[in-house]
Amino acid sequence: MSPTSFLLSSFLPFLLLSSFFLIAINAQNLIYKTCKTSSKQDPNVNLQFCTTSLQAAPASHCADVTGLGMMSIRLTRYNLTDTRCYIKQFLKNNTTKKLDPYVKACLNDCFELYSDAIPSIKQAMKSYNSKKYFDANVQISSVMDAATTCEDGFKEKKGVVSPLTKRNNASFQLSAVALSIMSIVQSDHSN
Ligand SMILES: *[C@@H]1O[C@H](CO)[C@@H](O)[C@H](O)[C@H]1NC(C)=O
Ligand SMILES: *[C@@H]1O[C@H](CO)[C@@H](O)[C@H](O)[C@H]1NC(C)=O
Ligand SMILES: *[C@@H]1O[C@H](CO)[C@@H](O)[C@H](O)[C@H]1NC(C)=O
Ligand SMILES: CC(=O)N[C@H]1CO[C@H](CO)[C@@H](O)[C@@H]1O
Repeated sequence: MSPTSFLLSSFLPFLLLSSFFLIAINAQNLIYKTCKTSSKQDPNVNLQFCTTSLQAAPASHCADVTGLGMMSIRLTRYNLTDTRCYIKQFLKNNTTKKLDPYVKACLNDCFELYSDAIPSIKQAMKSYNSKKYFDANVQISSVMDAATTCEDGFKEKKGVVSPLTKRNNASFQLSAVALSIMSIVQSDHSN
């Protein structure tokens, strides 16, 4: 083996490996950096929740900030769809007798709210893709309102516990992350 090829064969894997690490570290940094900025500028955004959610999203380690914004909207959409399905099953699994009529009424309201929120978040994805940030903002904000309104319904009667607290909170948090990343994207574009 010539000295040059020896150098190459021992160095190349090292170079490749270290560049992969650098890319990986950079990607983690972008998610962290983005969530850090988001949580600073928006008290609704929890740093831990933001990083965990985005890190778990497929291909998020390859995304730029604009991509992370889209992923947060998509995550919100999955959450909404899943919660709507959960409410439907919850109402179906518990016979009328087992369920407090007040809770049942709340769940029906929540089902309506989530049913309306799904087309809104789909619209938000289109708006975001075509850089209509104002429209996307209105649409995502309406999703946040839906989660809050659903949760508040249960609070109006004493002794009633919302079976949807965690889910409403996740929808609210994810929407907040989406709104916040969108404002970073907008300020990046105006620079
Ligand atoms: C909602 O999103 C959060 C954060 O991504 C995730 O941890 C949770 O499992 C999701 N819940 C549902 C019901 O999809
Ligand atoms: C409702 O019951 C079905 C089967 O009996 C079960 O698969 C499903 O998880 C239940 N739904 C909820 C919301 O627990
Ligand atoms: C909502 O989620 C955030 C982030 O995970 C958490 O800090 C907060 O305590 C949760 N709030 C409720 C009411 O569950
Ligand atoms: C009030 C009540 O009975 N709630 C039950 C409805 O059904 C789900 C599972 O389908 C249970 O987890 C709830 O406790």
